Amino acid sequence: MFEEGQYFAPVNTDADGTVSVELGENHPGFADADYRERRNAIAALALDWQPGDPMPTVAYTDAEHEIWRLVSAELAVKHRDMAVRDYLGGAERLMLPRDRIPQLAEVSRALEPLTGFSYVPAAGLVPLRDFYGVLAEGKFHATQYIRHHSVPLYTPEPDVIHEVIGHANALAAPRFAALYRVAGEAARRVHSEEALEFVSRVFWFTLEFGVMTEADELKAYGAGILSSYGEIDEFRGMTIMPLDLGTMGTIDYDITKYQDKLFDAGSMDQLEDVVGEFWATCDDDAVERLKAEVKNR
Ligand code: NLE
Ligand code: FE2
Repeated sequence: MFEEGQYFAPVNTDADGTVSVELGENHPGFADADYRERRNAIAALALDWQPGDPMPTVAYTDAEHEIWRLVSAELAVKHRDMAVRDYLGGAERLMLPRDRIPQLAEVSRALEPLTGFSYVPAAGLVPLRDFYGVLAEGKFHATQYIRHHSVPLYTPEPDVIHEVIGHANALAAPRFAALYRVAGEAARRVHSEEALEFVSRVFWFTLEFGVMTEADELKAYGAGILSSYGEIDEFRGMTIMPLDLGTMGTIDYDITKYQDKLFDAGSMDQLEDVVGEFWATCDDDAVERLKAEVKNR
């Protein structure tokens, strides 16, 4: 349904300023002219945006709100059993609307007093250094389009459902928000591309796809699991490994499928002690040491 390796559709701007989002031929919206047009228009809003401007407002259609309603309802039920406590606490404080897609500006207004986080618009893939770096300032890059209606249960591409239901509920929880911030500090502290890649892989296996044990049950805290009502039903059956920085920072993953290797942080305390501490202090040498240690195993 999606091409392997395709995660963010490339966004092109031609000489006369026309923006086009390149959906692969296996993308569920590939043959849907209206959807393609919509993706182009929403990407153009983000490209026009300058720091200091108000967040772009998207006039969502009823059909788009309907996708949000469907996915929100499915996820709300599943989160009760499958999401970690801190995430549920964040969701309770943030109180996202279930009946319509909220604007990123309004989600930012609700988040800021809670943890200081706010959104900045992204047209598509944001270079790693910027995406992670601005987390240190409490800024989170988010797309504003919504997944294609034909496959609501899962998309490999981050859409507004993933950015808001997956990430904002976590960003509304102080302990998670602090982890996002130190991930940003780590991205700013490391110099080499290799070390940045390592930091971003650790982010992938924790804040995107992390799981942890609570009262003997495996729960999810990663935004990628918590925004997909397809994947959330499957994560407990995947290969669950103990939290290990060297492994997380070096193994490959396929972004186009349900993640089959997950890391159990054990507890919130352990996530903070191991991953939070790593991000808060790591530099290029620390990353090199971890990589060398993995090679010598
Ligand atoms: N698979 C997630 C979802 O369907 O919401 C998005 C993951 C983006 C990294
Ligand atoms: Fe994400």
